[in-house]
Amino acid sequence: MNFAGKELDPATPHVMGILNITPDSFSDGGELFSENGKLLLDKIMQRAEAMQQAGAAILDVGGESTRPGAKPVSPQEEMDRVLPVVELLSSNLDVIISVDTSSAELMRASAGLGAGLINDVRALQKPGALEAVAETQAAVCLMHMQGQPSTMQNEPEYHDVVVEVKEFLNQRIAGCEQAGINRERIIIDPGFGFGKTLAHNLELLGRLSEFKQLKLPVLVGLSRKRMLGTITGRPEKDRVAAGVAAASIALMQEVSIIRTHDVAETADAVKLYRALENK
Ligand code: 8Y7
Repeated sequence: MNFAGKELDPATPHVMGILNITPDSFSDGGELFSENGKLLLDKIMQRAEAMQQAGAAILDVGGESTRPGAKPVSPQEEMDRVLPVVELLSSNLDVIISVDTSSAELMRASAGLGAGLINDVRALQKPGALEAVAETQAAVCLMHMQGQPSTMQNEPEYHDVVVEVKEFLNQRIAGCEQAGINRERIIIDPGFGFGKTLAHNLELLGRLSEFKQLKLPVLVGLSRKRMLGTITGRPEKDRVAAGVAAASIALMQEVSIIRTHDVAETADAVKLYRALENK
C-alpha cells in the first residue's frame, strides 16, 4: 500500500489512530482547544507522538464531526482546524497522515501539505472530490454510508447489507477509476454505524471476509461505537475491551487497517494476530 510515497506492507494489518480536532468530539475533543477556541498545537503534537509510539502507522486527522446528529461546520472552519495540524505533523513526525474530510478544497490543500490518505465517509460523492483526489498522489478510503449523518440512524433498511454495501463500493471504485484514481490507491470500508442497525453492523462484522472479493485493502472503524455500547451496556469510555475484541474478529478476516481511539490496546491485538500468522 502506497500513501503518496510512504509504503505500508499490505500483507500485515496496521493501526490508524484517531486525532479528532473537534471541540464537540465525544471522546478526545475539547482538550485540544483553548478557552477561546484556538488550536493547542503542542497538545496536539503530544497526542500524535503518543499514538505513533503506541503503534499507529497512520494518524487520521478530522475537523468535522460525523457522529449521528452532529452540528455541521463551515468549510472554512474545517480548513482552519485541520490544515495547521497536517502541516505540524508532516514536518515533525514520520507517520502517514490521513485527513478525514468530504471537502474537495481540503483534500487538495492537505495533500499539498503532505497528507498520504484521504478518508472520506462520503466516498468522494461531493462535487469536485473525485477530481481533487485524482490530482494528488494520495490514497483514498471509500466508506459506505446510507443517508446523511443527521438522519442516517432513522430506520436504515437493506435487503442484504453485505451485498448492498459491496455494490455501492464497487460503483464508487468504478467512479474513481474513471476519474483517474487507479485501484492501487483505493481502500474500502463498510462504514460501521453509518446508517446501520445493530443487526446490520453484526452482519457486516461476521461477514467481513466477503469484502476480500473486491481485491482491495479493507479498513474498519469499530472503536467505542454505539453498537459496542448496545451489546455490552457500557458507556463510551468503557468500550475499549469490546473494541479490541471487535478488532480481533476483523483481523481474523484479514482486514488491513483498524481505525481506533485506543491505539496501544489495538496494537496488542495486531501483534497477537501477526504472531499467529508467522507461527
Ligand atoms: C469511521 C470513519 C468515523 C469509520 C472511516 C467514529 C471518520 C465516528 N468512523 N472513517 N470516521 N471508517 N473510514 O466513531 O468507521 O469514529 S467517525
